[in-house]
Amino acid sequence: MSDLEPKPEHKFAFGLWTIGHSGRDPFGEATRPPIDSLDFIRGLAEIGAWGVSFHDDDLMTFGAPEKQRREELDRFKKGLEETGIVCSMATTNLFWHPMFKDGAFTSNDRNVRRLAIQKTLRNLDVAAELGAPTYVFWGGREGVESAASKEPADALSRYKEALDFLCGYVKDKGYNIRFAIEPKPNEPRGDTFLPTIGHAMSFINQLEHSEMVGLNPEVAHETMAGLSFYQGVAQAIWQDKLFHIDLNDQKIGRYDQDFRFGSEGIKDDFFLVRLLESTGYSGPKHFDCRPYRNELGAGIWEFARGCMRTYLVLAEKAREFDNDPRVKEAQAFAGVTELAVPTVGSYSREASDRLLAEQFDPEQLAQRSYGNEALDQLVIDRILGV
Ligand code: GLT
Ligand code: MN
Ligand code: MN
Repeated sequence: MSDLEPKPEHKFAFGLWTIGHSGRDPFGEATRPPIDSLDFIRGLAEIGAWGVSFHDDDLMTFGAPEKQRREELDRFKKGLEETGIVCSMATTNLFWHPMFKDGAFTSNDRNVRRLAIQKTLRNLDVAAELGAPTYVFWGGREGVESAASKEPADALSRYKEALDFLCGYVKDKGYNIRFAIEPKPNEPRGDTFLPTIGHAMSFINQLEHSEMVGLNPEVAHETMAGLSFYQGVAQAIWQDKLFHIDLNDQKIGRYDQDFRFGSEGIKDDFFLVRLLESTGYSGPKHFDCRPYRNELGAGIWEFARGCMRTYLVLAEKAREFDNDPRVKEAQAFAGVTELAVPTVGSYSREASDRLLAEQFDPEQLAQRSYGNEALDQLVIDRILGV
C-alpha cells in the first residue's frame, strides 16, 4: 500500500455539523458537547484535512446581535488564516427553526418564503467573504406529508423563483460562487421536492441561470431510495453537473444514517472512488457524516480519519484494479472498450441507407458470452486483497 496519510492536496473537507454533531436524534438528547469552531479547524489541520463547510447557524448564533455574530465569524476566520484550511462550501440552515415547518422556499406562507431568501442572501455575503466557491441547497423542509397541502407545480415554481433570484444576486454582486442542489427522497418531510439526482438535474434545466447551478449528491440519500449512487454520479459528471459531493455511507432503504464513509457499501464505494479519481473530479471530497452516537472525545477524530483513510485505500485499490492485466483481459472479453466506439455516427441519409442494407445474424449475436462473472470476481478479489 502506498502512503495512506491524508494531505491537503487530496481536498478532503468536513462540515462543522459533521465531526461536530452533538449526537442528538429524534429519540434522545445530545451525547457530546459542542466543539468550538477554532478548535474544530485546528483539529482538521492536524488530521490532514483541507477544507471546512458551514451553515450560517453553525457559525453565527441565529438571532444574536450583529456584534456577536461578527465575533463568531472572525473567530472562524482566524482559524482559517492560522491553519490554511480552506472554506470550501457554505449553505443556509432552512430547516431547524420551527418557522420552516411547512417549508422554506416552498412554504405556503409567503413571509416565510421571503425570509428564507433573505436569510440566504445574507449568508451568501458571508460565503463570499470567506471565499467559498460553492453554495449548497439541501431542501430539508421543502416537501409535504399530505399531498393535499401543496400544488406541486406551485411549489416547483416557487423553488425556481428563489433560485433564479439568488443566482441574480450572486451575478449582480460579482461573487465567484456556484450553486449545488442536494437531492433527498424524504426525511424530515414525508416526501421531499427534488427527491433524486435525476429530478434535480432536470429541474436545473428549467432555471434562468442553469449554467451556474449543479449538484451536490449524497451517498446516503440515493441509497435510501434504493438507487445506485454510482450511476447517478456518473450521469451528473457526464452532464457536467457534479459541482460538489457528500460522501458518507448508508444501509439501503433506511432513514438517513450518515455513517462514516466506506463503513457499509464497500463495493459501491470502490466504484464511486474509482469514478471520481478516473474522471478527474477536482472538487472537494466532502464528508457529510457523523460519528456513532456512542462515540466521544478522541473517537470523534478517529471517525474523521477513517473516512479519509478508506477513501485513500479505495483509490489505491482502484488503481491496482485498472492496472491488472487480468482485468484488462476480462474487460476486453466483456467488450468494455467496444462501448466507447460510436454506433452509427450522426444522421445522414447515406448512413441510414447503409445501415438498412446491412445483414445481421441474430442467432450468432446471441451466442456471445460477456464473461461478467469472471470480471466481477476480479473486483471482489481486488477489494478483499487476494
Ligand atoms: C443536513 C443534511 C445534509 C445536508 C446538510 C446541508 S445539513 O445535515 O442531512 O445532508 O448536506 O444543509
Ligand atoms: Mn444525509
Ligand atoms: Mn448532505
